[in-house]
Amino acid sequence: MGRRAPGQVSDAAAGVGDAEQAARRLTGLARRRQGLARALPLLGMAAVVALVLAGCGGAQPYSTLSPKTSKADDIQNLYRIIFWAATVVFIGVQAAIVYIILRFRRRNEDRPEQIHGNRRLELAWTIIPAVVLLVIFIPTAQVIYNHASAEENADFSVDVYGKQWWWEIQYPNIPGSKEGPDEHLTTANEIHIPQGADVVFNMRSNNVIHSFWVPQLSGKKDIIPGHDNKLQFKADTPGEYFGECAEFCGAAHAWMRFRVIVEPKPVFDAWVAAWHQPPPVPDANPTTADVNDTPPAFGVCLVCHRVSGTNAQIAQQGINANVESIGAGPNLTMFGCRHTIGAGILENTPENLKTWLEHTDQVKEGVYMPNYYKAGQIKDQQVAELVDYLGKLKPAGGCPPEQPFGGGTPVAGS
Ligand code: HEC
Ligand SMILES: [Cu+2]
Repeated sequence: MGRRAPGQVSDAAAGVGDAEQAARRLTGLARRRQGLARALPLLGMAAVVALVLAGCGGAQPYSTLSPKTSKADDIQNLYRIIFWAATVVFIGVQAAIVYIILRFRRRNEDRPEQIHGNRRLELAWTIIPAVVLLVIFIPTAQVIYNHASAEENADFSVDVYGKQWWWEIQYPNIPGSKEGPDEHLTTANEIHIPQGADVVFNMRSNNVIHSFWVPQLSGKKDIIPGHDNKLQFKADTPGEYFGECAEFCGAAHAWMRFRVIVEPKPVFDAWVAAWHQPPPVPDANPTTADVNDTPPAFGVCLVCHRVSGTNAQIAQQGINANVESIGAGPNLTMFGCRHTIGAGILENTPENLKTWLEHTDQVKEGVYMPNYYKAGQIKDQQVAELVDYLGKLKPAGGCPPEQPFGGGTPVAGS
């Protein structure tokens, strides 16, 4: 016992003087100061990030920190439990570190007592984490089961088809107008739902895995080929809510965005009624709009796009649509009321629509819509006609009123 540390032995042998030892202590101190100086900006940055997150929680339309449904609230509550449990663990660990550093600091040159195993400690660090895990697991499991049963009981169905790289939206209980008897109201990238409806989304894919995520309204749910997944929520606050694909699905994955538009029931009903009107084209007969009345250049588009009320309904839709080649694109009924072009990549304005038609594949890399302008199949004149025609695809009385982003004050009269 009483063995000396090797360093000490050699120091003593070399006859290191007091002055040198003092100098060494000083440089140690300086080094510690330096470390602190380096850590300070990092701590400052962390504080700023925390403040920004806390401050913007309510204003961020994408934010999962400002839930707008009871479902998103449930998820937020789980995060609260996890956050506070983690805080307790963090403080406990930091306190233990400080205690151990002070209590067992190096006091002399004696070798510390060498131990192996300590039943009390080992029980403690097995039981405490088990308790922490239970505190997280029990409420999580409850929420999972509650949400799963809510999916079975919801009564307003919306079918969501994940495409590359856009979303097809069908309302299985709202019939289409002049389409075949088994056709439903079909739209893309903007999901209108009535305020307060108990909505279940039936999600399907025939290509790759996507994930449906509207942070303010619900958690994520994967859309898996060959397996229907469901997701339910009930949105009581009118507004527009951002959504996006949350599972990498190919070249334009980052531009596979959508919106959920929660609107008062009368506004939703007006939107449905407008969808059932034939598009306004010159010389249209009162009930159907003959495709012969659309701009001639639109003929090639009808291979992939439908417009409700016209008599050309050849484009494929739903699960059988062959996404990777000819035959499938968004239903363009009421396109004039959509906010965006190409699943969120461009704002829907006449100039941007022109850009979309002339530079499709440059605007959205990997897109499955051919560039007919580059191929010379449509020229400036046809582009102008198409832009004009598509812009007119909206209700005679104008589009439904705008909803505030992220769910703000309910629209007057709702
Ligand atoms: C081979 C199939 C195909 C043909 C033909 C086609 N498109 Fe498309 N179109 C698509 C696909 C697929 C998308 C979705 C692109 C995306 O967002 O990734 C699309 C998207 C669009 C959009 C944006 C819709 C929205 O809501 O975001 C418009 C507008 C459009 N096409 C117009 C046309 C016009 C006009 C023509 C004829 C000149 C045409 N398309 C021909 C497949 C096609
Ligand atoms: Cu994706």
